[in-house]
Amino acid sequence: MTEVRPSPKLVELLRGTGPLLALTGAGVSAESGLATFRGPGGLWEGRDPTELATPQAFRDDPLTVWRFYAWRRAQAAAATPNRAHETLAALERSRGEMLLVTQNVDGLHERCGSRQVVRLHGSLWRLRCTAEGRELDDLRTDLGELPPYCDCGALLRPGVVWFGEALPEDAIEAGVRAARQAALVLVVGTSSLVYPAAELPRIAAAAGGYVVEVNPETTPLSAVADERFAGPAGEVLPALLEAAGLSSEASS
Ligand code: BJW
Repeated sequence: MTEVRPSPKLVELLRGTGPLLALTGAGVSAESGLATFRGPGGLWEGRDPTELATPQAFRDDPLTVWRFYAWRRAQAAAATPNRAHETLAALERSRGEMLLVTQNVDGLHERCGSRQVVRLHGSLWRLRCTAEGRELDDLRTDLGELPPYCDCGALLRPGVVWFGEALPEDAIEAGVRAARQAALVLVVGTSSLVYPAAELPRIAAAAGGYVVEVNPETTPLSAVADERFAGPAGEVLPALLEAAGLSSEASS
C-alpha cells in the first residue's frame, strides 16, 4: 500500500471550496486494464501507439490505424471505471467548482458520473468524415468491416486529436481558463510529455495554484509540483480524500 500523507495545506485545499482543476491521462485508466501510451505494456501488436496516433499514419495505412482504434474501443467498452475515476467523481460532487480536463478518449470519467468534463484529445466514441468534417456519435463495439466509410462515400476517421493537429478550441480555452483560476490542481496519471495539455499545470503554478502530482513514476512536472504522491491513482486518490475527511465513494 502506498503511504499517503498529505500536507496540512493540501488537506485545507481539499476541504475548501476554491476552484479545483483535475488533469488526467492514460494512467488513470490503467487500473481499469487499459494500456497507457508510453512505458511497459504500452505496445499494440509490437508497435508504438504514439506512431499510430498521427495523420501521416492514417494517410499511409488507414486499415492498420483503424484496427488499433477498433481494439481500443473494444477494450474501453469492456472496462469498468476504477477507484480513481470514482474518487474524482465524488470530489466533484462534494464541492462546487471543479473542472476535470482529460486527455483520455475512453469515456470512463463520464461513465463514472463526472459531469464537468473537458476532453482535450477527443473521444473514441466519435467518428469524423474525412471529406465533410462532420462528426457523429458511434457507440458500437463492433464497427463491422474496417475501415468504416461515411454515407457520402468518404473514409471515416476516429474523432480524436493526433500529433500535429489542433486541439478543440473550446476545450483548450476552458482548460487554460481553469488553470489560471485554480486554487488546487490534481495532475493524475499523465507523463506530462504531450503539449499543450502538459502546459496547464505550469500555467496554474505560475498563477499561484497549488499543483499536486499523482503518478508512480516521476515526470517532467515532478520538479514543478508542490506535492507529489508516487503510487497508483486508485489507491492514492481515495486515501487523499479520506485524509481530508471527505468521502471517495461513488454514488448515483
Ligand atoms: C499511473 C498509473 C496509475 C501508470 N496511477 N498513474 C511544445 C513542446 C514540444 C512539443 C510540442 C509543443 N507543443 C506542441 C507540440 C507537439 C506535440 C507534442 O506535445 N509533442 C511531444 C510528444 C513532444 N503536440 C501536438 O501535436 C498537439 N497538437 C498541437 O500542439 O497542435 C498545434 C496546432 C495548432 C494549430 C493548428 C495545428 C496544430 C496534439 C497532441 C495530441 C496527442 N494525441 C494523443 C492520441 C489521442 C488519441 C488516442 O488516444 O489515441 O493523445 S498521443 C497520446 O499522448 C494521447 C494521450 O492523451 C497523450 C498523453 O499521454 P498520457 O495520457 O500522459 O499517457 P502516457 O502513457 O504518456 O503516460 C501515462 C502515465 O501514467 C505514466 O506517467 C505512468 O507512470 C502513469 N501511470 N499507471 C497513476 N495506476
